[in-house]
Amino acid sequence: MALTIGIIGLPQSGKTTLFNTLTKAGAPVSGYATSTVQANLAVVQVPDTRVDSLSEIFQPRKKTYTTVEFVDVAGMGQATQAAKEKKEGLSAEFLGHIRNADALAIVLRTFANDNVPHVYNTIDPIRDLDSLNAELVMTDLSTIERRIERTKKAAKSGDKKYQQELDLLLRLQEALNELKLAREVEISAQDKVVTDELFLLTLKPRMYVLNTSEDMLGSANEILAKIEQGEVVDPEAVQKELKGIAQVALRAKEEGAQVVAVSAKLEAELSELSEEESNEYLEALGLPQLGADRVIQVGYRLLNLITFLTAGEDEVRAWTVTRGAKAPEAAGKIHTDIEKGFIRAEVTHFNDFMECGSFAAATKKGVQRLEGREYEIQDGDIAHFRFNKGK
Ligand SMILES: Nc1nc2c(ncn2[C@@H]2O[C@H](COP(=O)(O)OP(=O)(O)OP(=O)(O)O)[C@@H](O)[C@H]2O)c(=O)[nH]1
Ligand SMILES: [Mg+2]
Repeated sequence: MALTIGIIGLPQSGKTTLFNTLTKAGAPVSGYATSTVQANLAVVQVPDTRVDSLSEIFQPRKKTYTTVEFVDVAGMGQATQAAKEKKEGLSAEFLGHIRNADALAIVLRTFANDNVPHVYNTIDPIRDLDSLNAELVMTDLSTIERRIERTKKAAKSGDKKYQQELDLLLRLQEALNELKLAREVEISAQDKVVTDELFLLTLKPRMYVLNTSEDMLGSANEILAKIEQGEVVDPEAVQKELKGIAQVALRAKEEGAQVVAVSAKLEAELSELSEEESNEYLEALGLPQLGADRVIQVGYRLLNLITFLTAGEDEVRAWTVTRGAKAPEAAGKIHTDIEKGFIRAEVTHFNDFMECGSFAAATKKGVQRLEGREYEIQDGDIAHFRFNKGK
């Protein structure tokens, strides 16, 4: 089961263009006439240079990356507008897609283009974010209010569990009423049992994707880097076109959310070129990597996932486990029999392996470890599992 990142944003912010660059899928874009109505879904490989480096050494018959799923939905204002006319809240189909997403990539338009309509007519990404948040908050509030009714009835039985649940719901309601996100409310492990059932939209981990014009991308990245490093940046003092970018980056910093700048249109064009040509182009623009790749990598991290690797002549492969998973659980990703019969894991960290160049050298140098059932798998571990086949 791939974990899913929902791409949301105002209409015509470039969601489908971004989706296409992530997935090379070719879903229709441009103009309200081709606005997304039905969701686009695709499973995407997570770029990982460790898989590439190991493949150069092992020359395997097969190399396999981890994957995440992206879903691209209709523009939010639009979904709401259509729904408001019918007075039914966010459409059930639209909501279904984003409720089930494990994290959100929120696309904010910062590119100017008179040919691409904007619901609020001007370019102002922080205003757009506030408007999207308001809509998500309203949806969560109605979820919470329905649950409060139910819990109040149940609490009459005197069962303490329901009283605690009610306390949590009221705290959430209060925060949402102040237009705060559910993410800002402190939620204990016990409360999480309840929130897991609610699929709150403002509780999901999120990243902001600033869809930027090609010529602003370099300076946008500079500002993001400065803010991330904690430098003081005054949005009023930067170049006019960068103000919104700075505002969103500062907000992300405050919230502990991730932010990435991309030029969806540029990347859509690059994806038509060969890898070599596309790399030359990126270099000429002074960009270290495709924004799409960053979006995938950051999205993957949002899901609280880590990658461990297996390497051999047959296959070099990246595997996904949740952060904190123990060795047998990781073994179970490969095969349930390996988990059942788990004896121990031979583990070499990728960085140590690269210094040695082979498993034999790693063993000699003493960087290959034998780990037992209680070992917590680390990102970048290369693992080989010993297991009892009879079990
Ligand atoms: N100049 C410029 N135009 C862009 C950029 N990204 C998207 N566009 C254009 O904006 C228009 C809308 O893009 P879409 O990707 O369809 O936007 P969307 O958010 O999926 O739109 P809806 O499905 O209607 O919500 C298209 O004409 C794109 O070519 C960009 O980075 N720069
Ligand atoms: Mg679209």
